[in-house]
Amino acid sequence: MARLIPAAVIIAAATAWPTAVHAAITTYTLGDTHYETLHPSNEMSLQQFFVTYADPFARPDGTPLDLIADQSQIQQFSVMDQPVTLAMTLLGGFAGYKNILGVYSYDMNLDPAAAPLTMTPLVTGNVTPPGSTVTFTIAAGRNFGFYLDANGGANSRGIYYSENSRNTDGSHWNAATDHFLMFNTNHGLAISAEDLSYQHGAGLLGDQDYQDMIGLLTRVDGLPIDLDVAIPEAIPEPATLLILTAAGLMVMAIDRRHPRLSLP
Ligand SMILES: [Ca+2]
Ligand SMILES: [Ca+2]
Repeated sequence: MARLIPAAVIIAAATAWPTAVHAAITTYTLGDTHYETLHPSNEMSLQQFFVTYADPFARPDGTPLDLIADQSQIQQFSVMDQPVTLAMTLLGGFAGYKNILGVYSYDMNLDPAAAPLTMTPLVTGNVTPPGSTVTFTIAAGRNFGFYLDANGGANSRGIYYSENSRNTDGSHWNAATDHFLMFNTNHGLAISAEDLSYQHGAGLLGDQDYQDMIGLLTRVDGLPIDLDVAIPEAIPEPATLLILTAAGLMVMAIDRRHPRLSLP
């Protein structure tokens, strides 16, 4: 009987099939090509932290991380077609401040310089126990990045953003201020932040050791952060099919012969 179905109905039926959509995160460097120097620390250096971690940090392929060459230059992320849930794990940090590490987002269709920012604190240094994980969801159509509120709260010493253009501490001298470094690793995207402002005399962000807050960003679905992976979308409800197609009733009849797909 199937071969007697008119061609027009077969086309309509295709509309009802599961369609591949992209729950994708796109990463942007925003033109950043500058590799920051990591200066020695009075405490544990970022390099020491990574190599002495219980399951040492390495590149995704297991070879040693190079904290200069492997700076990803990522400043900003975009969530495209579906909301994405992410997890931020506080790995550690070496700072006197109670630094707040948070995520900010804004409508990707607005001018980034003018778009209102939604600021969501995630973890606080010297308060949140290292190893703690916080999950958060970014809606489709939003850009997002990370911020560090240095000694956040009433005694804040300044807020720094992963998008360098939002950082004002070096702007007077036209200095690029990378307060965040991000590394693709065997555990996910490692994020490390510097909580001190740009000092014109030294040309550095304070001690510039980038180990004041160290976090790990992963996707709760287990996919790499910026892998463009198509996953099936649920079959539209019959009510939706009636709107989508003129041959709605026949599409519904065809649809019933196929099991619904469920999302993972
Ligand atoms: Ca950079
Ligand atoms: Ca520092």
